[in-house]
Parts: sequence; C-alpha cells; structure tokens
Amino acid sequence: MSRSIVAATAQLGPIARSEARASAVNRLIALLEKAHRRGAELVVFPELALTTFFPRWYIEDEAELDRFFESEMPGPETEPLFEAARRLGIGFYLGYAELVREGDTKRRFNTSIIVDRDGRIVGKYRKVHLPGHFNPEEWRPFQHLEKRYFEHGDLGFPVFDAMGGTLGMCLCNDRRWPETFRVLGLRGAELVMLGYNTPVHYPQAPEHDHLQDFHNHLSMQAGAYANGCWVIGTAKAGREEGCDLIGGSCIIAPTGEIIARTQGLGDEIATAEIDFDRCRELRENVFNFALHREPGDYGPICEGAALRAQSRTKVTEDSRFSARN
Ligand code: CDV
Repeated sequence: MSRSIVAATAQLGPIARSEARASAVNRLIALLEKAHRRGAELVVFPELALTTFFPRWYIEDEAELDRFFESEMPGPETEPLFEAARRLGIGFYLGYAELVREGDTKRRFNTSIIVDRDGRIVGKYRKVHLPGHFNPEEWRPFQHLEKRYFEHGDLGFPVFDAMGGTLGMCLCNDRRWPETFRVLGLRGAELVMLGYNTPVHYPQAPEHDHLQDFHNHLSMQAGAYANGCWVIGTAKAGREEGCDLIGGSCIIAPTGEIIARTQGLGDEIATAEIDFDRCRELRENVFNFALHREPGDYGPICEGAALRAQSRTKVTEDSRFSARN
C-alpha cells in the first residue's frame, strides 16, 4: 500500500496588527482551497498564523494582549477553517497563541496543532525553545518578547500517527536546535512540520542579517537529513508592521534536498508528493540509529536540565502576565 500523500506549505504574507481574525482565517481558507486544487491532502500554515507577530511589542494592557490569544480551538472565528478542511478532506498544521484558564490562573503558550481530514485535532505541541527576552529593551528597533508572553512548552516533542504517517511538530526557533529533530527522529517522526516568523534583522548580530535565509534552510535541511525525515517549513513573510520577515517556505526530502519552495513573500503555496517510506533510505543506512548511534558518549547534551528548569521558574515568577497572575 502506498504511503504517499501530496502536501503543501502555505505561506502567509504579513498580517497587520489591525487585521481582523476573520480576515486572516479567510486567507487561510483561500490557501487551503488552492492547495486542494493542486491535489494536497495536508497543508502546513505558519507560526502564530492568526494574528500579527505581537511579541514585537511591549504590551502592558492585559486585555490588549489577550486579543492575540485563542482560548478555544476551534472557536467561533476559527471554526470556518475547520469546516473548510472537513469539506475538502484536507488535514492541516496551524500555529497560534493559546490561552488556557485554570481557575483564576492564565497560562499562555505558543502552540501548534495537527487537524486531520475530518476536522479533528489529533496532535498538539507547545513551543519549547522560546527566543528573545523577558523585559522590554529600548535599544532594539523592535522587541522579541516571547520569553515574557509565553510559558515554556510543557508537552515535550510528541509524535502522532495521522495522515498515513508518523508526524512531529515544532515552531520556529526550535528548528535551529538539532535536539528538536533528534528527539522527534528517535520517536519515529517521518514528517516534521513547523511554522516560523523570522525577522531579517537580528539586532544582537546584524552582521548575520544577510544569512537569515541560509540559516533557515541550513537548520531544516540538516534536521531532515540527520534524522531521515521529511520537513515542511512555512513562513509568515514580508514587511509586517515595518519589520521584514524572511520567506523561503519549503518542503525538504529525507535526503536534505529542498524539493519545493515558495518564490515570493506573500500568500503562496508550494506542493510536493511525500512518500513516507523514503525515510527508510536514511534510517536503514547511514542513520540507522540502533546500529550506529553512540548515546553513551552524548552525556553533556542533557546535563544541567534541573538547573535550567529552576531558572525558568524564576523568570516566570517575575512575569506580569505569568502563570501565577
Ligand atoms: N519566532 C521565532 O522563534 N523567531 C526566531 C528569531 C527571533 C531568531 C527564529 O529562530 O527565527
């Protein structure tokens, strides 16, 4: 039996701060329909795909911050996307800001989900590697306050059997960490889906600005190759509220080759056929983990875990919008 599906990366151009949720959802539905016309059964949308990339601002008003979050998924404004996917028989990956209420406590995560062809949520991931900073820093041309607005993801890197394969997820900065792909690879992921919002300008090392597209593809291609899995990376691209975001959304084969990619910086799809069985070309050979990995020599990779968890708790305790707020 064939284990192939046609998949699409569905890149979004900029979303303005004033753009209504309904308008963003309509754009996603238009991309879903286009992907369907090209035979796609699975569509990958960007990180925080329903709103502008709000961590670029220091938002003091909690009600204002809440407007960027979803407290239900699907909720009244996102239900049309789920309906469209059901009608078209397409599964999708979607990144969004998740607000969880636990009694009087609010918890916030940078989240992604997998929705199957029947419109059911069959997988959830919460971003582990949160980049940026906690306190506003005036010297920056724009803020990157993910460490302030989101808690460290508490679900680890799970995989899900869906769409005929074993699927894993991550979000943006996670792709730069080989550990993300390796953990997913060890759990048998055959396809890793990820959305990103990556500014061209990196304020701490502007001399790397011209390398942003290179580093994006370098990380994802290496992740695919070293774990023998497919990778679909999808950008929110273009000039969003004065901040330039890279594009380069693509589909990468387990060999590390980019086999489809978007051309511009707007709403656009690129499609390719994904044969899950091609993962075996790597997994049964050069990256046969059981035969060739040497975990006994990898000790330092997990050292300091307890210390890290402690320092994260300290940061969260300071947060105005923290779990304890
Ligand atoms: N949204 C992100 O995680 N962006 C980071 C930037 C800040 C470096 C990224 O890794 O692309």
